[in-house]
Amino acid sequence: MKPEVVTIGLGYIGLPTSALIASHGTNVLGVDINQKIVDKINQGKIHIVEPDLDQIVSKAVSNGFFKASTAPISAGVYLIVVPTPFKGNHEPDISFVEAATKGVIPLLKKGDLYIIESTSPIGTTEKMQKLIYSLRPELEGHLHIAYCPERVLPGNVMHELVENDRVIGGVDEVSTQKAIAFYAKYVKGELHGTNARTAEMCKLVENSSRDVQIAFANELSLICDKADINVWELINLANKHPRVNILQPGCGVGGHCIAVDPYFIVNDYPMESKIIGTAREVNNYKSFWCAEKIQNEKLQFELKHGRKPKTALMGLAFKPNIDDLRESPAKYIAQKVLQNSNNEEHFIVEPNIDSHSVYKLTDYKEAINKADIVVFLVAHSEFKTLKISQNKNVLDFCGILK
Ligand code: SAJ
Repeated sequence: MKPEVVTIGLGYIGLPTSALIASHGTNVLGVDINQKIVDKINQGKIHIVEPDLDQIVSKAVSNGFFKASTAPISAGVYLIVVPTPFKGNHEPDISFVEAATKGVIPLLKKGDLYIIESTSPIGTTEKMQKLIYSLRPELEGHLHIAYCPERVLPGNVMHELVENDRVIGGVDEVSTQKAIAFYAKYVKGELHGTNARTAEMCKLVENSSRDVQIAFANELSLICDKADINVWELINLANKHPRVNILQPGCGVGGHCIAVDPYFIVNDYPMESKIIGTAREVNNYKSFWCAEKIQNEKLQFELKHGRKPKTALMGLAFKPNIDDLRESPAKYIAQKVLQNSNNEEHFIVEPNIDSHSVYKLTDYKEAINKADIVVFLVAHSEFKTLKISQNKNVLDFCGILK
């Protein structure tokens, strides 16, 4: 197969994006360093859980439009869709973007389009532009280089990839237009052109904005706990105001985007990003606070009943109705509670996964029946229909009983 598009990175965004492009009859070569992932995809199977993705991948592979490999080959368009984690001190780590770029540099030719989709600190696209031209000076001015972040919500990726508006920022106007023309073939949402730095910042700002708003809700939950006010009722009432829309408090903020991206701004602009930095602290503190509350509830139970309680920890995923445990505050809380445990019995519940390498999972109904203390960490749909008997002590951190 001679690919028109090469995507580097076949994860939560790279794989659906590759499959979407291939489903339009464009030859796509997806590249990943993990041989197992590559083999799986070439069998028409997928390694992540995402509704509808399996069918689209299987069809694109069997039609011959989508192939996976551990190494890129020459194409006209290169999409960089690799992770950008942060290092120990919250400093962004763009080494995967750099490595992916170095992998395609020898293949580049005049007129090619190179696009970064990975969430990146401001200036990354220009940095990669410099890197490319330092190694291939003869191409200077003859490549189209742009940044275009994804904004899809895990669990609804195939729909949002097509329908969401996109922000597309080139290193120059021609690059922006070339990238817009590329996405226009696959995306129905509006395509908004800008420069690379603004597009990079836009992605970081979208997720920081959500983080700040959730921090506000979490801060209210801490105040309401002390003030003896039901925070869920309070937010519901405040949201009746036509211009107020407060989000929901929870057991912290998790996932690989919202709990990560704000640090990309804070790290580069620490003096200017006070609210963004504080929101991160508030949301992290909320998980710690939940773990302390559970500990306290267990001690109170023991004092009152003269025996150790059985505790059900309901949910491990980073948000409702998914199986993704990455950067999950619920998992962090479960870890902390188990670490502090003094041989009491705990039931760990996560209805969206069958088994876990560290935790022994218990069926959610069984856990509720057997537990003295029920702690709702994640608002999974299953939990909302449960009948909980009066004699249970319930800690509801995610609004199951609201
Ligand atoms: N959360 C709350 N309260 C709320 C909403 C969310 O505590 O009211 C928590 C969730 O439980 C979870 C965390 O926030 O722990 C993040 O969940 P999310 O549903 O807000 O977002 P993600 O991480 O699944 O996806 C986000 C989305 N960004 C925005 O909504 C601005 C998505 O559109 C991005 O594409 C994605 O990050 C990404 O890849 O950057």
